[in-house]
Amino acid sequence: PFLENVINHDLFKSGQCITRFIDTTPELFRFAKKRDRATRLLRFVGEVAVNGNPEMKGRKGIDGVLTAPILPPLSRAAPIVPGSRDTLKLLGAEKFSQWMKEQKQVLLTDTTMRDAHQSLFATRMRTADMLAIAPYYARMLPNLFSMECWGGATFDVSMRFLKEDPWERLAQLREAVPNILFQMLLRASNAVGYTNYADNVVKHFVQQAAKGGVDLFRVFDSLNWVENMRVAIDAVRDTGALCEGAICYTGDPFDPARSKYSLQYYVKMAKDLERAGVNILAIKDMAGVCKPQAARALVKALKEEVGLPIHFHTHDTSGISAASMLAAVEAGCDAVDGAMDAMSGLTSQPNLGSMAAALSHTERDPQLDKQALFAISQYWEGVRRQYAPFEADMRSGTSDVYRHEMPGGQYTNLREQARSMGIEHRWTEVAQAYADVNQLFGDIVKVTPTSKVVGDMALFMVANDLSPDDVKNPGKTVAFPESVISLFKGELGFPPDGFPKELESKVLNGEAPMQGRPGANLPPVDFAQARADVEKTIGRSVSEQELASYLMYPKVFRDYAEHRRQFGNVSVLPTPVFFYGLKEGQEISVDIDQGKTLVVRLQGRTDLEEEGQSKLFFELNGQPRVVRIDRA
Ligand code: 3PY
Ligand code: ZN
Repeated sequence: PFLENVINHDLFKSGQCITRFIDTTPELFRFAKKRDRATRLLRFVGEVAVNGNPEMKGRKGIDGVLTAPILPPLSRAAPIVPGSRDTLKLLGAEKFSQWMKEQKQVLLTDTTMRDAHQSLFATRMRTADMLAIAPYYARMLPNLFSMECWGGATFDVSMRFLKEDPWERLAQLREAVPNILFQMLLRASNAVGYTNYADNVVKHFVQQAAKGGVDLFRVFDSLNWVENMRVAIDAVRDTGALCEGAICYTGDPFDPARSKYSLQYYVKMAKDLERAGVNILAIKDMAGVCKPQAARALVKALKEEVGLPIHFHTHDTSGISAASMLAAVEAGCDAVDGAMDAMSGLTSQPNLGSMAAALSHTERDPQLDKQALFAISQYWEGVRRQYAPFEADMRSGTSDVYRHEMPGGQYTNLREQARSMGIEHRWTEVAQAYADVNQLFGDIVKVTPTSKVVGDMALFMVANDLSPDDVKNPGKTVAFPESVISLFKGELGFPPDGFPKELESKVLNGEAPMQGRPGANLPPVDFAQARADVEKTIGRSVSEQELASYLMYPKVFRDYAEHRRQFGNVSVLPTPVFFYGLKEGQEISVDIDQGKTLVVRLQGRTDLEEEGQSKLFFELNGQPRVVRIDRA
């Protein structure tokens, strides 16, 4: 009766209230064309078939048909035995940390689902490829210490380029792997972004990540400033998850010309982190420059001076990182990172299977099933082939890394940036400029986001043919990139000894940098307002996790949400179809939900020249479907 009264009301009949309603609440009327999930997916498949995936623009595609990666010969329904996550649940974070130190074996982390692909193929690995193998990890590798599978650059890349929801990835992986610790990389006040966020945003993000299934947070600050890590450390500790405080490693403590990053420097920072309340200490050698004798000495010194278990992380850019890893183990390191064989080496982590083999039958045997490691790696070999267009053309390790100190996780991304600026052919100059910029900036720690700033400046210098002297010369005007100005202002914090004064004055045009911790200068974000804003723009309500995505990356999230509205959940598509398109005559089956499978075949295509369109003839679960796509 109420609705009837409203509809019969004069005001309603006049239409005025409707226009008012439309004006004030446009989101309620943006229902556009309601398409079912299958139609939206077909549209996406059609778009890629006709216009290509925008991600592939300028990239060499893949010749021939890719064979599906081979899954291990084990039933996905085999039982799951308790693992490290069950130990954490049983002991709690503090006793778990004690347990790590007391037990003899070396604990191994697999970084394949995060750092390895971030470092080998620009973070492009899709959820579908992780999900297919995840149940096998749970069943075949219960002795793994942890799976690093979230955070770092995976968060924004999943939305930005893969059009996937990082939170869904986490939830799905969690469901498949209930027994092994999930580890993420958290950039302290920069969370999973490239800038400092307000303290309440960092806390909110950590809470959501812990709720979503992260058990171990590796927290680092890009200038090794412990003060700037406290908000994140406290937030992690409050959730009951494991807090691993990381020391970012750079330089060479045995190089007399590089006294800044001495053993004492690292021991002091480790003690500060211990006092700040972390449960585990990470040595985060993001560039892979920690030489064997440095690894040995550093682990020994830290073992003597701090009471925390130590977790060593490195990259194989030099080609000899396994030597450092083994030296660290000999010196008593409790846990180390590796990547599955097929995803290891070069800018990625050292080879996990080979480390496990090298350490077997020793006191510190990591007790991993070699056949399982091999079978899982075989799967990754097939997956990696699908991402070939995103790999840097790197054939061997390079000692040049000791000169430029570029993080492995940045290497392929920076090459990407160089490519998009049309200067990839000048890569050697970019690498030299990177080393020069580090010296210009006062020999700083280079890791996301400071590494991004150093990279921006290096590209800028190469693109504009600027030498270090040009940059320093007070008489030469230089239009510094935004990120450089922000760094010198102190928006990412400060190195312990500050930035070089002369360059600071040139970059800031004589203005004074800000004081103190950036987060302390940022007002808390009004979550209710932010939620209202995003819901209004995308025309639907958002979950608490999606709000966290929006707070980190407003535009990236909005664009992703729009893509999802138009095309649905494209994460379910096989990787070759997502990037390279369905071929004529090819048939795929796609699980869009539990128990709901679509069988899609592209029968043929007609190009309608005058209309600028292509007509695609699909068969969907045996029924013909025609989709028209505008040609770009
Ligand atoms: C990241 O922050 O993404 C890194 O991989 C740093 O090493
Ligand atoms: Zn790394």
